[in-house]
Amino acid sequence: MSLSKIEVIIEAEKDIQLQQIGNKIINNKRLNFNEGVYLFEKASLPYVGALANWKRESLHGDATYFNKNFHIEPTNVCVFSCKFCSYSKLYAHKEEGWELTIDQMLDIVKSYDGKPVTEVHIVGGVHPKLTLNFFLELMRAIKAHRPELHIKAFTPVELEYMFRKANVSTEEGMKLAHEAGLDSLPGGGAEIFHPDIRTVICNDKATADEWLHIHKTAHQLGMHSNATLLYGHIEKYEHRIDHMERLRQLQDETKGFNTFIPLKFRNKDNDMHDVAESTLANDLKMYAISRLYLDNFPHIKAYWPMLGRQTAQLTLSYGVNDIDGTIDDTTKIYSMAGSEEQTPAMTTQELVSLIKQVNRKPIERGTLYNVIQDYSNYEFAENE
Ligand code: V47
Ligand code: SF4
Repeated sequence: MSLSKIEVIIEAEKDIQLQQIGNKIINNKRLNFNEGVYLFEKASLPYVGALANWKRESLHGDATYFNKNFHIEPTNVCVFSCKFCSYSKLYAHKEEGWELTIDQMLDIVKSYDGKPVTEVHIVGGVHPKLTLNFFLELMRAIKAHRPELHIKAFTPVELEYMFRKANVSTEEGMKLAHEAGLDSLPGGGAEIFHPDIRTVICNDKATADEWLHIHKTAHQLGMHSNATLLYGHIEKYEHRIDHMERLRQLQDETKGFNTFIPLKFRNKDNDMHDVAESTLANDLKMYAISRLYLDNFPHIKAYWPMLGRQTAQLTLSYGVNDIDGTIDDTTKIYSMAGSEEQTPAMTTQELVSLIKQVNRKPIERGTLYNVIQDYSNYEFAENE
């Protein structure tokens, strides 16, 4: 019997350990911690790329998902002081900060009336005066106005602070949030779980255990969530794998994660401006190894406003099967950190052609990956 393309690639690999890792992957066997680190240290980009692409195609074929969403950032004032953050303003520097009222945020939601968005992503700084009740009221107001709009909101960093101030347990707080309209959690606030790095780059906010506990509680209430990893700064490969290992263990327990999103550290205008950013080759390797290590995560997402659209397009051959959404320019968190896209907006037509240019199949999804529209043979109207 002739060998398949991936078997030929594995057989041609000279490093026996890398060959064994390749064979494990194509036999659907789980990689261990040392194998994950070994891939970062020793594997060539074409080798991990081929394995990740094989895995991606065996799970999803050419399907590449995106959604139609918009962002609301309630405030950029934050009580915490993460060193990589270019966005937050301390409460003491109020003149540079903003905070939106419920009516202002509802006006943003209303500005999408009649437009085919399916999700609102709400995330921002941790303002000392914005309470759990304020955010419960916000979600109730959004649901009263547009019940079918999926609310993906708040990182465990925001939630932990709200719950602590309101004197409620994580379980009570999450239940209240869910009842008020919270549908799922975005992946933010995870950064790097390992304390050797976390205590250096974001010492004062929710710990790894708190982050994981809040997601676990959400999963137990039937909600789904995403997870991120902030890579390419002072962490070592061991810390990346440790981070993914903790996520993989929780996912084994709950199956509540949908998507993993590696976030490339950007160094503009923050306290880590002297830390060099990772190279394109390293970015692609990060995506590929995420796909291989996180064998129980269905989706790996490239967040194009951060990476730039051309790099995001390349990641589609390195394990990625989701390219986020057609967000508009209300998102400030990345443009301030020096992301590739200063005003991140991409029309559906642009996003679809980005995906088609690399021979993938563009599919609009809901937040929970229900198919809304297959754009493979879609003809856009002139004004679309
Ligand atoms: O947790 C902050 C990151 C995250 C910088 O779940 C930075 O669908 C790079 O998590 N360089 C928040 N990253 C955003 C987030 C997210 C984005 C898109 C989609 C989803 C999703 C989640 O932004 C923070 C932090 O890791 N961040 N500053 C920086 N200088
Ligand atoms: Fe605050 Fe989030 Fe910035 Fe940290 S990353 S300072 S928690 S806004």
